[in-house]
Amino acid sequence: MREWTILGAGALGCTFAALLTAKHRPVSLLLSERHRRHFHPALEFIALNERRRLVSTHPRHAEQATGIECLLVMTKAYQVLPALNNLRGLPADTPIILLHNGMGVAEAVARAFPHNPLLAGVTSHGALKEGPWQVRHTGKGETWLGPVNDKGRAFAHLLKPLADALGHAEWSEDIVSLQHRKLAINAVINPLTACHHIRNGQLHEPRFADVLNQLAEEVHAVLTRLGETETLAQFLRRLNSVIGLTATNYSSMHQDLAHGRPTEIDYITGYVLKHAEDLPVPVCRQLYNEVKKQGG
Ligand code: KPL
Repeated sequence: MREWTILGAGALGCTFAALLTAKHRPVSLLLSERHRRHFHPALEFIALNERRRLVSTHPRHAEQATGIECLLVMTKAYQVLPALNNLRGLPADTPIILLHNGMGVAEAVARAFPHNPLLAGVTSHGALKEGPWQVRHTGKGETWLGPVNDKGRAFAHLLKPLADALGHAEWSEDIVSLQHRKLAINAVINPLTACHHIRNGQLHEPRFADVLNQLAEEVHAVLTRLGETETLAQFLRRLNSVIGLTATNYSSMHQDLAHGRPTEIDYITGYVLKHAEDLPVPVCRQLYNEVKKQGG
């Protein structure tokens, strides 16, 4: 049975580790320098039904990259390349699966690892770190994977163990389109909630109605330019539904900014700005500058 190595021991990475382990899949966690210093042999996982379980973390270090059979990358977008570049001994036939927020990283990974099967994915599971090695699964979601390069196409069989563990996992030959759909949601909710220091649900307060609509229109126009066919009305429905479903959450960008960590703004709003070309995107640009000014 293939071992899953998860790079990125954040809330979602640990949740995937716990869910795969519960289905008796071999899992190891590839530890960063920081996690290595504060390493704990087990993490406490709080499931959706509130049951607590200790999950053995099976650490793996960058120097042990030669043994990696399947690499699931769940770091922040800006950490992906530096972390992968540390894995000098990664075998050329090991599939790399990118499952981070934002876009624009896969192209660089494809250049840096031209021989590896490369896949990308999106997931809508929710998770929260409640302590350094304590993670709460806050919402069950969907997970989609698809190929980034031709070699990635041969790895659709990875869905089965993922679907068993996560409850849902599906294959898409057009994973970029699904990434665009997620990016569009993040490009509206994340910078607005981060700049205004609010929970996602507060975006439904009347004072945010204008800015929310204008930003949604800008983001939608850019994604239409990129070939996406969702109408503005459909996008607004989907956006408002995510805001409602995650009303009590602080977005990941809000959390990053509040904790003084770098944000994924370059891979979310930055990606939209980069592809806007001559389209007017004043709200997007203003929020990008504001997040940068606040340290993100
Ligand atoms: O993905 C998210 C994030 O915070 O990054 C949303 C959907 C906005 C939920 O908070």
